Amino acid sequence: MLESQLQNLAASARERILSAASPEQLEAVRVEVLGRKGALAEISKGMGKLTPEDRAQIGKLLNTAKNDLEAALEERRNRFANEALQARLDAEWIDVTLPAPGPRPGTLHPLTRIQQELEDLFTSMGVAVLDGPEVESEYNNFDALNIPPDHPARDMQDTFWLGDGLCLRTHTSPVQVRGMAKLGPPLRMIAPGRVFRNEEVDASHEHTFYQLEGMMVDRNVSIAHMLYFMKTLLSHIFGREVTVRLRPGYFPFVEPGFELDIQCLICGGPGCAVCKQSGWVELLPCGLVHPNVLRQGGIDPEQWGGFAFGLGLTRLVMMRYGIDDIRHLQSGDLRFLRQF
Ligand code: FA5
Repeated sequence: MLESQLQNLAASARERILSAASPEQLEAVRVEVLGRKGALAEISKGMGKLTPEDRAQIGKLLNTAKNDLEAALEERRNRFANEALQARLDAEWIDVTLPAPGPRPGTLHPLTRIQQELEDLFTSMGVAVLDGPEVESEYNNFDALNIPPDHPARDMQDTFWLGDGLCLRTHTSPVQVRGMAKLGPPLRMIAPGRVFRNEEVDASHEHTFYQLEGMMVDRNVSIAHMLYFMKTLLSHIFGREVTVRLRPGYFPFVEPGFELDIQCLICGGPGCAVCKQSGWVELLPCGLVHPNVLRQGGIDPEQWGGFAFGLGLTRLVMMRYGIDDIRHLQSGDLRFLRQF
C-alpha cells in the first residue's frame, strides 16, 4: 500500500519537475515534495508503525525516490541556468568585426569661420591683418582715441578696469592707434578680436564678444571709399543684397560718424528679441577718422585722411546663420556647435 503510494508520488513529482516552466515552479515542487514538511517527510514520519522488514523496504524506496527526485531537480535547474545564460549571451552579443565608430572630427566655430572669411577677403584687397592685446592701456583704449579722462563718452562703454592704467579693451579701436604707429601712412588694416564690456547680458549683448576694426588712411579718402569697403564686406558675407540703413552716430574718434544698421535677419523686420523689437540691428559703426586721432598716431591730418569702422563681428555671425540668441555662441554646447 505505502509502497504504491510512494511510487505514485515519486512518478507524479518527477513529471512535475520535468514540466516545470520556471525556476519558481521548480522550487514550489521541491518544497511540496522534498521539503521539511513535504510529502516524503510525511511518509517517513509514518514509518514508525511498520514492521522492521517493511521499514527497511520502504526506507530503501524512500531514499531511492529522494535521490532520483533531487537528481531530476538538479538537472532541471541546470537547464534553466543554461537557458538564462544563453538568452543573455544572445542579448549582449557584439559583432567584433564591425568597424569602430572612430573619433568625431570637430568643426570650426562659426565665429572663427566668418573671421577667417573676412581676413581672406581683406587680404585679397591688400589690407593688413593686425592683432592687438586684450589687456590694453587706458591710453590706447580711450585717450589716443580722442576720449579724454573726464569725457562722458567713457561711460558709453562699461569698462572692466584692471588697475595700473590697464583695462580689458572695450573695443578693437585701440588697434587703430597701434596700426598707425606700426604701418605709418598710407595704410589699410583690419583687426579682428575679442573685446569685453561690463554690461548686462541678453539675447543680443554679451560681456565678451568679437569686433573687427577696419581703418584706411590715404590722401583724399572719402565717405564713398568707406561705403564701398563696407558694402563689399556685407555682400561677401551674405552673398546677396541685404537691407541696410545709414544714420548719424556719435563716436569721439570719428567726424562725421555713422551707424550702419542691418535689417534684422532673424525676424525679417517685424521685430524680435535680437533687434529689440525695432527690426534693425546695429552692426557697423563707422566714420572719417578724427584729426586728433591721426595726430596721436603721428600722422599729419593736413596731409592725410582716413575712415574707420568697428564691425560687430558676433552680431554679424548671428545674422549670417540666423542665431537667435548671442549666448549660444560661447555656451560650449555641443548640440549647438555641431550644426556648423
Ligand atoms: C564701438 O565699439 C566703436 N569702437 C566702433 C567704431 C569703430 C566706430 C571705428 C567708428 C569707427 P559700439 O560700442 O557701437 O562701437 O560697438 C560696435 C558694435 O559692436 C555694435 O554695433 C554691435 O554690433 C557690437 N556690440 C556692441 N556691444 C555689444 C555687446 N554687448 N554684445 C555683442 N555685440 C556688441
